[in-house]
Amino acid sequence: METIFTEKHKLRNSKTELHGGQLVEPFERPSRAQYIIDRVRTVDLGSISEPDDFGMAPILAIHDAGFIDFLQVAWTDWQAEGFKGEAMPTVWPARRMAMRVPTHIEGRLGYYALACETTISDGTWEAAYASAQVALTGAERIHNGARAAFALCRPPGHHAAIDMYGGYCFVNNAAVAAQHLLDKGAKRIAILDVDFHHGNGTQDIFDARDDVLFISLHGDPMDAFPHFLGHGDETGSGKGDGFTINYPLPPNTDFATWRAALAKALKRITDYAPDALIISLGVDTFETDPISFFKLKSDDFTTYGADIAHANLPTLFVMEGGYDIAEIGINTVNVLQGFEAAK
Ligand code: 5XA
Ligand code: ZN
Repeated sequence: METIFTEKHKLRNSKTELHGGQLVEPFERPSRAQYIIDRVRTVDLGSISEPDDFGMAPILAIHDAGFIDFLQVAWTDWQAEGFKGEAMPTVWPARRMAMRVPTHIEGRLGYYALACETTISDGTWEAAYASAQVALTGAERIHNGARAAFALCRPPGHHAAIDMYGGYCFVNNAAVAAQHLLDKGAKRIAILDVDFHHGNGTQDIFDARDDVLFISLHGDPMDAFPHFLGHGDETGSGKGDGFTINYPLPPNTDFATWRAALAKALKRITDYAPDALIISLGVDTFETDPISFFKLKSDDFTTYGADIAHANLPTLFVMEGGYDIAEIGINTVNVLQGFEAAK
């Protein structure tokens, strides 16, 4: 399987995350991608390619133009105010307040953020842009007939909504890739999100559409980030009704329970008969992930990679989360090897 990867991910190197009331070193850090690419090389998964540049149009096909403008200037505008730390919101348009984009950077951060753990720092936009190009290049490979490809995206994307960032995500890489495949002639795309966290951004983007089936297996939002989306009764709206499916799962969910939900998801996907399948691949379902509560073991990732292969669809894997960094390469590549072995 070909991997698409760029060292530009290192441009996203923020120093602070608000976690447990403290500013800590971010869980989402450059070494994550390094461990994954090292493992891709160690097992000789396949060729490793630089992304092509598809420009801004595919990003703007998914995201609000004002939001993307904001991402590009946020760090500069924050610094211009003389602030010393990294850019983070402190105030939001909460219930019964005005949904108007403020002028001051403090207000714009709150308007466009869905969470405040994710700071914006020098290079954030450039890395997010490059990460989207990695996903687009993977999508292009699928369009050109590849059976599978691995887009080693960093920063991740599945929390990024039409006009919101947070949860370490800025541009929704999987959504950009899905739209690219549709624009190239695909009629239906399925996105299966197996990250521990609900893909609220992807759900938001495709909520009212029937040309993208979105299915997510995740920690129940009553107990897990992002807390305010991902319930089982969210099924899509308008003509998208029935094309969003959520499987919220409780603390300590083991592989047998998780895999039973995966089987239901894969059955719905094969019934949908998409032209391609995009996997939002987060390995924070691992038993020792520091910010999650599922109990998958390393071998389970191999097993479910094979389950996904049995859907027999052109498949693009798009990297999302995973924070047990010492094991992230093994767990991620186990999915890809499981998929390859089952072909
Ligand atoms: O998939 N999303 C993540 O891994 C980020 C979770 C952020 C929690 N504050
Ligand atoms: Zn996650």
